[in-house]
Amino acid sequence: MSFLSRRRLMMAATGLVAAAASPRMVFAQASAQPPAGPFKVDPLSYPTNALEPHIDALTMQIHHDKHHQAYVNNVNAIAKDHPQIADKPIADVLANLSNVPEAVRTGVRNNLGGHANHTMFWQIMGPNGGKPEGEVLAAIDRDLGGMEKLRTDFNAAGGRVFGSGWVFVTVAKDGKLALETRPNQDSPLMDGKRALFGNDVWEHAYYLHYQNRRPDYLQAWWNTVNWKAIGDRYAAAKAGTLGV
Ligand code: MN3
Repeated sequence: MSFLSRRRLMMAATGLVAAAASPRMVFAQASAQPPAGPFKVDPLSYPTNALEPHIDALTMQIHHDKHHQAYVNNVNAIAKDHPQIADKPIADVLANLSNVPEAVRTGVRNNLGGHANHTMFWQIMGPNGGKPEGEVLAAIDRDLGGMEKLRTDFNAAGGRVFGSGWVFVTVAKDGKLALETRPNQDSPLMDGKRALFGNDVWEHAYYLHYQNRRPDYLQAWWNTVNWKAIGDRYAAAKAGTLGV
């Protein structure tokens, strides 16, 4: 690894890339407590080592406490001058980015998008995740060719994401599933859809343990999936009550 890429990785790991990009963030990172704001990172519902050996505790800790927190700090900083972005549900704001003032539109897209994606991500993982069953399994069989084909296609799509992004199974209002990828922190919410579940293929999600072996991470990640949570999300999506 070159010095530059090593330095960049270290900066990314400590959230300093975000800090360097935004003068406000220097203050936010320096204080012990993140600034108060309308958006918050929910605590994990399981310990950071609960997904080992598939995802290591340090990756979980940095990813949740630093990376996700940085997106939230950034969007809270925007909300100080543009409080209207917190007046509506997150899904509504992201589905109508053209209504966000142009000066902060990219910031909202990246940081509120990142907040929504990570909120979903922590929720659909966990220890003892069980197996797909019931309605969600029937939908996977119907729309995605069954679990084995889904796993193969999902991992291939995640492997093809160039640079940083996500691979999702999206769910439409009628319950139909689709496999989709998005760059950066774009979210299916931006197209008025919902993510049933998704995997983060940014290097920060796997690099400490897997380095350049993204395919190995994609494969191992399935061991962390919480199918009970995904079943609940599927029911909520069909009922129109799934937030992010
Ligand atoms: Mn991430």
